[in-house]
Amino acid sequence: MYFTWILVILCVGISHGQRIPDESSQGQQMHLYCTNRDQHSVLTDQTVFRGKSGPRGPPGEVEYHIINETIKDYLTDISGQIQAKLTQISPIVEKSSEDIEDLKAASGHTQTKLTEIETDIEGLKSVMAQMQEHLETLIWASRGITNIKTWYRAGNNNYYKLFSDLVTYAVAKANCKRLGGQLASAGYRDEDIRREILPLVKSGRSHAWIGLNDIRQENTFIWEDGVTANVSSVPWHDGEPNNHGGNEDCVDIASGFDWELNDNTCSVKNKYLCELEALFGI
Ligand SMILES: [Ca+2]
Ligand SMILES: [Ca+2]
Repeated sequence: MYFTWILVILCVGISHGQRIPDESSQGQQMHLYCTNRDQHSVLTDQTVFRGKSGPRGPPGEVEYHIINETIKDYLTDISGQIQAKLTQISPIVEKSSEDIEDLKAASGHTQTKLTEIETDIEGLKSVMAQMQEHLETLIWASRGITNIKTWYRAGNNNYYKLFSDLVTYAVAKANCKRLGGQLASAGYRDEDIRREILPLVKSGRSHAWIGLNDIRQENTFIWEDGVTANVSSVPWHDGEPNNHGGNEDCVDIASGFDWELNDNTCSVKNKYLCELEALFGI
C-alpha cells in the first residue's frame, strides 16, 4: 500500500507533463504513461489497472513488480544523493562543533583573565589610596599638622578647626596661614557649609575670628581669600556691622549674638576658626 501511494504521487507529477522512461524487466519492454488526475490508473497489491484513456498517451497495464523496481531504483538514487550530501556535510558539522567548543574554552579563559585583571586593578587602587594617604600625611606634617583627622572635613572638601588660644585677628590670621590655610572664608559665606561648621564654634562657647574684615576700606568687607563680601548676604547680628567706636574692622562669630556676626576691634583676643583646602582638590 505504501508504494501504491508513492506511485500515485509519482503519476500526479507525471500527469503534469513528465513521462517515465522506458523500463526493461524480465526481458519485457514496457511503456508506461500516466493519465491526468481525473483519469488516473488504480493500483492493487499486484496489478495496475488503467482507467479511462488519458489525453496524452496510450493506456496500458503495468506489472506491480516492475513499477516496484522502478521506485526502488528511484529511491535508491535519491538515498544515494542524500547520503553523498550528508557525507559532505558531516565534516563541516563536526568542525563547527569543534569550533564551538574552542570558542567556549577561549571565552572561559578570557573571563578568567578579566577577573584576574579586575583583581589587579583593585589591588593597585588600594596601593594608590595608601600612597596618597601617606603623601598627604607628609604634606600636612610639613605644615605642622600632625593629625588631619582632628579637623572637620565639610561638604566642600575643605577642613575646619577651631583653635582655642585667645589671639588678636592678626595673630589668628598668621597662625592659619602658617598651617597652609586661612581664617574661615569660603566655607563661612556658603550657607550650607556654615550650617555644618557652626557647631565647631559653638563648642568653644566663645567668640571666634573668621576671615572677614574692612581694614583696607571702611564698610567694604573682604574675605581672606580675596572675595569682596556681599554685605547683605553676610549673616550679621541685628544692628551689625556698626563700627562701634569707629574702630571695628574685624569680624567674629559672637556667642552673645546668637552666633551671628559682629564687627569687632581687631586687637580683641578671640578663639579662631581656620580653613584648609583639600590637597589635590579631592
Ligand atoms: Ca569698620
Ligand atoms: Ca560691631
